[in-house]
Amino acid sequence: MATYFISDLHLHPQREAITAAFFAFTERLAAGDQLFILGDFFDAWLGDDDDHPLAVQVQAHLKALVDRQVTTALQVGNRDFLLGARFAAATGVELLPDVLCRTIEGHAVLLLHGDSLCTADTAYMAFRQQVRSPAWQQQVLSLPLPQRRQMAAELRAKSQSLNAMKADDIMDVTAEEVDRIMLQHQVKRLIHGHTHRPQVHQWQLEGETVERLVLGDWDTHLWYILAQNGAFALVQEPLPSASSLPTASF
Ligand code: LP5
Ligand code: MN
Repeated sequence: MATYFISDLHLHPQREAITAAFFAFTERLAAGDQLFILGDFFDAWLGDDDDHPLAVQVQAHLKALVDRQVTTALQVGNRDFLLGARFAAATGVELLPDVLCRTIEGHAVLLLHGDSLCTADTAYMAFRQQVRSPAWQQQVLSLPLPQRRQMAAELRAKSQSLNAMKADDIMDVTAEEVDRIMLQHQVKRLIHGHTHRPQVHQWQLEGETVERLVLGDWDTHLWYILAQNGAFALVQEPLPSASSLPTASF
């Protein structure tokens, strides 16, 4: 049995190759395996009532995956934080809390999307607090879908222009926050995505060697962490060539 971790696929109607690569990727998962999706699975999720063909097709695929006994669980990211109960019911995917400690291959592992670790990015932290509040979400979800789509496009544009002005290290995790949360949860291993800076970091924390595995975003390559036989490995693979993939069209 194997456990796979992925994040930051940023599924989008104009990124058909990524959706197709995800569908192909799931073929390697067998009954009894586990899949953890650690946020930003969708490039933008406007609400579970979205009936866009991409949303419909991906949910059907997840349901088929769960139906063949692949335990699938998801943490939301800063792009798909509106994923909710209706999505979970339609797919059978378990929606996980933002911070989760799970025992995998006999090791306690802390799982996060990763955005909450970027505490130096105070503008983003304030934004996050706002969009994660139930009151804001309830208000936004009551708006018609075209209006939400427009809002999401404006937020993306604003985020892009602000990010271009932010120092590089501000958009990475804050080392002190990583140490703090690992000590709080008494774990030696942390897995997250969000920063698009795939790497395995090891350092000493209170006399112990600890490890932070950072997933990469799916673009020219796909990234995953495979936990099997007691070991964790960060893996990069080229995106399968279009000709070898089943078509996904939206
Ligand atoms: O996303 P990414 O990686 O480019 O940047 C993130 C942070 N930005 C965000 C914002 C999202 O990109 C917005 C898109 C959300 C789509 C789905 C929303 C669906 C619901 C909405 C409508 C129904 O998360 C960015 C971080 C970066 O990661 C690295 O960590 O720096 O943070 C920001 O850009 C936040 C800004 O610094 C501050 C926010 C300003 C908001 C201004 C509001 C303008 C009003 C627009 C009209 C609605
Ligand atoms: Mn993210």
